[in-house]
Amino acid sequence: MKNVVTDLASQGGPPAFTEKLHVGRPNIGDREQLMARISDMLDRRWLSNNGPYVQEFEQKLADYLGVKHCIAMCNATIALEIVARAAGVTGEVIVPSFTFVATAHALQWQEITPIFADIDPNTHNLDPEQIEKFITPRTTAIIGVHVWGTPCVPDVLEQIAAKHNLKLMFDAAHAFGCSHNGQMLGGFGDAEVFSFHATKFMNSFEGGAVTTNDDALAARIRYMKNFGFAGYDQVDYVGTNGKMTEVAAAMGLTSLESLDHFIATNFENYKAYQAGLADIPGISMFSYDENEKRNYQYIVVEVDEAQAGISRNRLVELLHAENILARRYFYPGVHRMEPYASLFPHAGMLLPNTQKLSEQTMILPTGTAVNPTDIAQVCQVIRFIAANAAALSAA
Ligand code: T4K
Repeated sequence: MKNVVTDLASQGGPPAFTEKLHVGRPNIGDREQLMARISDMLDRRWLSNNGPYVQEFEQKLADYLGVKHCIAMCNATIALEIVARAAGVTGEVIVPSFTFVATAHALQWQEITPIFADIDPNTHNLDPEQIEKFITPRTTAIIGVHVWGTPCVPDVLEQIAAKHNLKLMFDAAHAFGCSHNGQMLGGFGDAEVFSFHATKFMNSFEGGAVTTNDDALAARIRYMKNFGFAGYDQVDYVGTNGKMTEVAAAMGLTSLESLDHFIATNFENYKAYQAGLADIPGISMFSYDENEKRNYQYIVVEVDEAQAGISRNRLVELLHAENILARRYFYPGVHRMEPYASLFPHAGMLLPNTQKLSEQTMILPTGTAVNPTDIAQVCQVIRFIAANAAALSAA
């Protein structure tokens, strides 16, 4: 990084943080409860392979989401791979490029081609009107991503999928605890996939889960995540190892017990950021639909350089120098990462909204590791930078 101003305070600005403030700091539930579970697990000497914690976790998730089947997995990426395979997906699948790279990699990994469709700049989700433009005879599925936990219009996508006889899956990695028209996400399309990675507001260290109301699909997914075993020594499918461990399920169960607290904290933080960042020209926050259930786990800020007088990249650079480790999301967009950039060198021409957002969006720290005083200070720093944009932008 060149020419970074490392000390706004010396220019009359707020003080820098003495310790780094990260995006993605894990939420930790009740430690004693977690340790007690781990101790029981060790006493039982049952550490993996569909153990009692995994079964309890699956049941509690299914109950919470109101869905028939929940299959816990080692992470959401493997879960996406298995779901696509179990659903018989081949050829081409329509996905957004404005997502984490795992959405596309889960397909490309098994030689299924992700085809990137553009997003709606207001929802940051796949634009249903764009999807149909990309359907070809090779298309077998759509994977919608509920970006930031905002539903990727599941009812509209269900109609499009039905009309074209396509499978429909959702990457719900961001969307645990979120609803659409009052119904929890998890039961839409053929299947949905959640992530419980450490950086997600509800974590199982690493982990994921597939939810579905389709009995036959659920059975295939269960076999495939366990090497294809359909019985003690009977293998019916090609399979892989997607199993969740007992220690991960112990953490998942413990996180689930603190879910309301995590969401309430995220909501308070969201409100504090809204207040702190109000009325800064060119700086706007992505807003959540408060009439639906949301987990508020991402504080998403768009920087309009023309109005703010400073680019998103420069702002992130300056924030880093103050120990505020804001992140560019989803930069540069999956279509500009390999192998997709080489496979589809002109994809960007069809993805104007994706490209624009990937150059304007940043994520700020939230979760239980951040307190209202931190947030007030982060907002002061951003306000100071914006007020002095001309000088700082050029520095
Ligand atoms: N689909 C979507 C839409 C996703 O967002 C993701 C995952 C997936 C699918 C795949 O789910 P999984 O297979 O992971 O279950 C992170 C996560 O690794 C990834 O899970 C997540 N999305 C993605 C958005 O973020 P990185 O490469 O940005 O992680 P990293 O190491 O840079 O850490 C991010 C921040 O979190 C840093 O500021 C450090 C902090 N952190 C991280 C960890 C792991 C901590 O403070 N403590 C920790 O333990 O990918």
